[in-house]
Amino acid sequence: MDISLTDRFREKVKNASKILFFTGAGISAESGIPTFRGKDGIWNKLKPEELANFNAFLKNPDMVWNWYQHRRSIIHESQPNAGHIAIREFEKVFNEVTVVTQNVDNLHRRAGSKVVYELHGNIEKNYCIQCKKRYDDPSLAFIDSVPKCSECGGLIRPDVVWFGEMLPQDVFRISENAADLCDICFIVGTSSVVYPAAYIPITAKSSGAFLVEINIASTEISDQVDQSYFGKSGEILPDLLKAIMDERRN
Ligand code: BJW
Ligand code: ZN
Repeated sequence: MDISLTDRFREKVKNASKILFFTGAGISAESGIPTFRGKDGIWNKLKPEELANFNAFLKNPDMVWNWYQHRRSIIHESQPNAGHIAIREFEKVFNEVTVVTQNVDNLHRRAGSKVVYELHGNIEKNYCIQCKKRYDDPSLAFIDSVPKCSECGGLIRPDVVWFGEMLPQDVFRISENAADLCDICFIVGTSSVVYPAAYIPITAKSSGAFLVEINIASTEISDQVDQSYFGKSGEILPDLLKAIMDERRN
């Protein structure tokens, strides 16, 4: 794909040193991991209020656990795609590259990105709902019914952020700080409807960052960005990286 940069974007690229990627489920779609919303999204078939909240887990722990187990097995089989890899490669071009992701799939880390902040947790990790003891051994993911804590007998839940729950405050604060300081913020594969995560690009913009959106469709944030690229992130990001490298060399 022919990627062209506007004059303003080119200017930003030349002078930028701090880059932030704000990513969502769309970046992992080409790895075979379903998104949440949209035509093929999982919320089309399954209701978030019956699965992605604490009360649903208390009401039917095995069902919720099994749903996560099913998703873990998909993630386990998947590999980072060209989009994740391109984001890692941006580290060769800019001094500071921060990835703030809403994804729980660990694919940015598996792709080798060095600074990754997970706003909604990590599906490979777990903790006890009573005593908060951590259970990060991935083999737990393959147990059929919800496991119980060895210390207190409490139910063990996936370490993800459900609706109505606070995001990990330290992770959110450090992400907001990175958004405040970045020169360019790339918004990749997210519908930008879930808060407070969706404040990240808004914070970046209000601190003067240039916003670039990469998505197959327009989103809630499209009218606020400086530049949009419509297409698959696994196709756009490698070409965009190339165009940016050329610009930095000149
Ligand atoms: C491609 C592509 C390709 C496809 N290439 N692109 C009103 C205002 C503000 C807040 C609220 C509000 N009403 C309710 C709230 C609160 C709620 C919220 O935001 N709800 C909105 C949905 C309305 N937020 C919360 O509850 C949060 N907590 C909170 O607010 O706490 C405060 C509080 C606590 C206690 C008391 C009082 C207050 C927590 C939110 C947690 C979200 N959790 C989930 C599940 C995580 C666990 C799991 O994985 O199971 O996180 S929901 C789900 O949505 C998941 C995602 O991280 C998140 C965002 O979705 P994302 O990544 O954007 O995916 P999609 O599917 O929406 O979009 C995919 C995009 O990719 C699309 O745009 C496609 O076009 C694109 N795409 N293929 C490029 N190849
Ligand atoms: Zn416990």
